[in-house]
Amino acid sequence: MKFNILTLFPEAYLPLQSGVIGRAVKKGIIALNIVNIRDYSLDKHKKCDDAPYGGGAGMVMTAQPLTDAVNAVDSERKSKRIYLSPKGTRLDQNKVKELAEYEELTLVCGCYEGVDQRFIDAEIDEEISVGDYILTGGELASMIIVNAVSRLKDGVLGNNETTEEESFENYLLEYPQYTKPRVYNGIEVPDILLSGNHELIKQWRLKQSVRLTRKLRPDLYRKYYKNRNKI
Ligand code: 4GY
Repeated sequence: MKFNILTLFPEAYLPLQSGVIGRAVKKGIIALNIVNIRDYSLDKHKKCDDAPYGGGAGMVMTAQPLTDAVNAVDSERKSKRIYLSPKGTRLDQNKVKELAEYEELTLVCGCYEGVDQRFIDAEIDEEISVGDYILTGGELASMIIVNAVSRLKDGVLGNNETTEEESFENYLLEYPQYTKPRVYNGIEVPDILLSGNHELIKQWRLKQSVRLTRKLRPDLYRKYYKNRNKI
């Protein structure tokens, strides 16, 4: 799967070079094409922003470099083109799964006060938000998408890290985990986890998940309850 990332700050993507995602790139499961929008500016000073029409604070990214950059990396318009912005559809695990089905995603990162609306209207397929807060640019949001989507691809996670039984797969939060030592700070690991009875452990974990979800995320719990027959 290929990710084109359009940004004015390509140096912000160092975190994708290490860890699970860095390994996925080296294995050839995903490809990252990080493109500097500034390279496409036709301005003699490579300017990519200007003052907003109508006045107001800050600068707006101009349409020309963005349009030329997106059409250079995706000339046949075969990728899904996403603009990261707080106005977009909220990202959740269902959306992540949907995005993982595409062969190629183009993620466009805005900064300053945003980008010229004419670029969005002409070139973008979908606006996505990673949450109800304002970042200084779309870069962190795009890395969240690359990270969450990549880990669903075959071979990215190890055998011990499957995605099938995890949180949100079934609208439930994860049950609490414990590891050695058996007693830490005077607190013991729940007995049931040492029993070796896998059926009882499974039941206990589901009960913990349901309890936690009802208490901490009543919104998720309602979805779990509605879908409980399908799970
Ligand atoms: N939240 N989800 C987000 C964001 C920064 C001004 C437009 C978000 O996706 N992106 O906060 N982005 C803004 C900064 C221009 C993007």
